[in-house]
Amino acid sequence: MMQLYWSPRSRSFSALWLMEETGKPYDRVLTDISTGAQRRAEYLAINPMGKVPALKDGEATLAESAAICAYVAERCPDAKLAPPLSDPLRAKYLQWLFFAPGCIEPAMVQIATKLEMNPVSAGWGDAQRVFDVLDVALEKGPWILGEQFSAADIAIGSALNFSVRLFKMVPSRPTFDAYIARCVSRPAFQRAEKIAAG
Ligand SMILES: N[C@@H](CCC(=O)N[C@@H](CS)C(=O)NCC(=O)O)C(=O)O
Repeated sequence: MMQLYWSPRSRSFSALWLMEETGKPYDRVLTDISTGAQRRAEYLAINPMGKVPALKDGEATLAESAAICAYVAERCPDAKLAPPLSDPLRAKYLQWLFFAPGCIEPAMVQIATKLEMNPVSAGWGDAQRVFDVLDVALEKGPWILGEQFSAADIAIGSALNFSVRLFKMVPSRPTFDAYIARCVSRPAFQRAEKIAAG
């Protein structure tokens, strides 16, 4: 059985949502970052960054929320969280899965810190561009790939839930609000939210 190392009220939320979407049993290993548990040697052996979430699957261990999304989607094919290799949608699935940590996350930090960067040099351009692009991509819906819900929605939906709905760091837009509402309406999201509250 997979073991998810998690902490309440943290970025572990996306991994909790992911595991709940699989419908498969998993062990939750509380690694409470408010107690410094993430800096213990046993945990650093799993994630030397000392950050949650992380996942253990037999001999395999990994960290980084989007990587965990990709890994679990492959390991639980019945949950249909990733288009198969032969499906042309696979390309956009990977693009949006990587867009969450590669563009949304730094755009959120840029807004929070008011950091000025040259948008040609910054890999995410700038926050305005990131959220404009996302707005267009989510307009048709219901999910980032259209009709098919995928692990990319878990990565993007968690980031928007955090930055728009919960912390209001990123200005809300009708497209984002509607998309977040669709995410929130999923039973797996609601179970994860209860768990993540601690
Ligand atoms: N890039 C990581 C970021 C994870 C992360 O920042 N986790 C924070 C909690 S939200 C953490 O573990 N902080 C504890 C620390 O840095 O000591 C991911 O996407 O999973």
